[in-house]
Amino acid sequence: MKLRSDNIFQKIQSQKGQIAVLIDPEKTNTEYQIVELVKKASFAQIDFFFVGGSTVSRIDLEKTVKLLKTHSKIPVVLFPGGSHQLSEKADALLYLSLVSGRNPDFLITHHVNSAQEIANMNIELIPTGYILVDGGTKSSVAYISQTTPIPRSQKSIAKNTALAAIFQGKKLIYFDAGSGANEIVPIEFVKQLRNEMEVPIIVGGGIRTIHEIESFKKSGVNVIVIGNHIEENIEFLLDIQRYKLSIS
Ligand code: 1GP
Repeated sequence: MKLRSDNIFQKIQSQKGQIAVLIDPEKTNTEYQIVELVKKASFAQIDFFFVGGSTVSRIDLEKTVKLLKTHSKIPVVLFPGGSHQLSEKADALLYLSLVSGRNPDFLITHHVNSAQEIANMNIELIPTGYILVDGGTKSSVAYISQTTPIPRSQKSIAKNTALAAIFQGKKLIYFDAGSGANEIVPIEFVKQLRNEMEVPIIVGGGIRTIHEIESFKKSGVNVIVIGNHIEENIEFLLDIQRYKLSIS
């Protein structure tokens, strides 16, 4: 097994309000698309690219990661939808356990199936408690994993799920309302976990405004993930650039 650094984890931990652009390689995998995205994301001083999706093939994933590493210096972090979504060219792998669900496949089976391959790879692993929250629409993760997201009214369940994941050794918590969610993760879910402990937090799903980014930053979120909204309107990166400038 090769030695791995924890540079990406340290970067995630180091600051609140960082931005990740989520790329779905099923939709974004040509050189032209990647070059355009990299140009605008670099100008906006985006902190990370996350790459993955519920039904992405290994070929598309590897192609997208390779293009990102060729054209950009922004760290590339895998956000896999399954055990085949691996690429040694990425800087880190969010090693997800879907702790809000009760499907053993997404708690241990995918991990066992990919363990030897990961052991042979030189990639930073970040054990992550992945918590799916009801975003007002049935998400692809909920459908594919056949799990039930945490209801928005269940603050205590959300907090206790996150705490249990940390006690089991997860190094960060990812609250996700699901891709294209109608409603973002309740700020209260973040605040109550923040009140309990200083664990790195990632939030994503349905984020479309600078105001939402700012609210998550204020409540102590380390990384705010935006996928759909940038896919639909790449100019939103200009708003992020102006926002970043205004707070620097
Ligand atoms: C989904 O957290 C991500 O898993 C991002 O969601 O595509 O809605 O921004 P969006």
